[in-house]
Amino acid sequence: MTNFTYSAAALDRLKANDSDVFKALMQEEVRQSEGIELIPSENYCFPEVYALLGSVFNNKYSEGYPGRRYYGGQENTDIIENLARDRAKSLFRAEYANVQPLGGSAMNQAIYFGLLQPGDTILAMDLSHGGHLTHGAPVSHMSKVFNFVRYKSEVPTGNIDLAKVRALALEHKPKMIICGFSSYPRELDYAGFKKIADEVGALTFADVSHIGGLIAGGALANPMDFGFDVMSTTTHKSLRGPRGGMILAKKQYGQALDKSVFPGLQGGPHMHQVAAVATTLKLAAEEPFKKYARDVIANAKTLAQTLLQQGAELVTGGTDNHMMVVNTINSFNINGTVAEHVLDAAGITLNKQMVPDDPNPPLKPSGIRLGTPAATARGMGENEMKLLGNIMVRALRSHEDTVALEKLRDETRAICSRFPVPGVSNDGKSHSSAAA
Ligand code: DSN
Repeated sequence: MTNFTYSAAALDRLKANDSDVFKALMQEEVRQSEGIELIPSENYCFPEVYALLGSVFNNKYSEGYPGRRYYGGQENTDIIENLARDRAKSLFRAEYANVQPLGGSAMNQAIYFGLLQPGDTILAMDLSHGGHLTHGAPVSHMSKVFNFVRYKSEVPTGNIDLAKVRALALEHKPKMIICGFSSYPRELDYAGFKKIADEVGALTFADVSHIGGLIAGGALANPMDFGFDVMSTTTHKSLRGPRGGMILAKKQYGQALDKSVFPGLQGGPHMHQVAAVATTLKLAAEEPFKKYARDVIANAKTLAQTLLQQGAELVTGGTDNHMMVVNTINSFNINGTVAEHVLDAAGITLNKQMVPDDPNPPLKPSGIRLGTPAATARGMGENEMKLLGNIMVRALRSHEDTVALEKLRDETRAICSRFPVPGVSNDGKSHSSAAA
């Protein structure tokens, strides 16, 4: 049996031949292990994913689809892509799957170009209310190609008033209605969106990138069960796979979507990524992942409760999923950028975030966004969420006291040392330690 690309010898070569990159890799392993990752879109992938991303599948060009490729030598790539597509269809109860999109932006662009014509109107959620750049934010290229109209959530409850969405739909007659978000902590009314779309003859598209793993694990509702036409998810967030994107849809859109991904938008798919997606989907269908998905949400609710009890103001007042948005100006009198830096100093990584109708600019917004997928992947539970919530609040209240922040960093480090990062040090050794 051969095993030549992903052995300790490969790391030895890296160390010998590029010590600068090797050193940065070692430092990043330490950073990820010693601090706590609360950026809700990040996670620690399944350890199997590292093996496949560092495998010989990286070397293969596979333009086309299984059974009809443009290059030879596809007997193994066909196996993995067929497995990935079949597993995706089964896990998300979809008739069609495409696992080739290189990432979230590519998957969404492929959907727009595959199912719409330039100039068509799309109804999507406003960015500051939780929507995503790729849902037609004015700075995105897609906003120049398609006519995006935006709906908002209600402030301060965060509810999406479907009567207002319907009024916008009746006024603008969109060809597609998108529901999905990158910073919205509540569950969506998929049946309600579908009813409006049917009334105006629009396609329904759910971008579940943030919650794909929670849907796969059965902890949140699946838009495909409500008759949605198309759904997209990135594969590296709550799903714990490699970086990448995936499209699921009704069978009738399959041909157009396949053509839109390749050759419309992309050339050769990244087959090491596709292989890792295949394995991710197998693991995500198993019982431990169902528990993981439930635990992510339980942890988020506990963390939200801890912050609320300490006087923090949460956008929408809480969470139904894995994430929360804190208004740091109202809660601690500091903007999200300062809060992000202060918490970094305390060993807690999260990101600054606009709040609905934020009066402040994106680089100095009024809040922060945080979530629990990565902490839960380390095995942390409700006790750790309470401890981390308390460290956060103490750090934000003593944001000018560097000595206090250093002490809080030690507290964070002590918690993290009890929960190794999967695949990096859960055997007591670093993933790369053979060469260190
Ligand atoms: N960057 C991702 C997020 O943080 O939500 C989405 O693209």
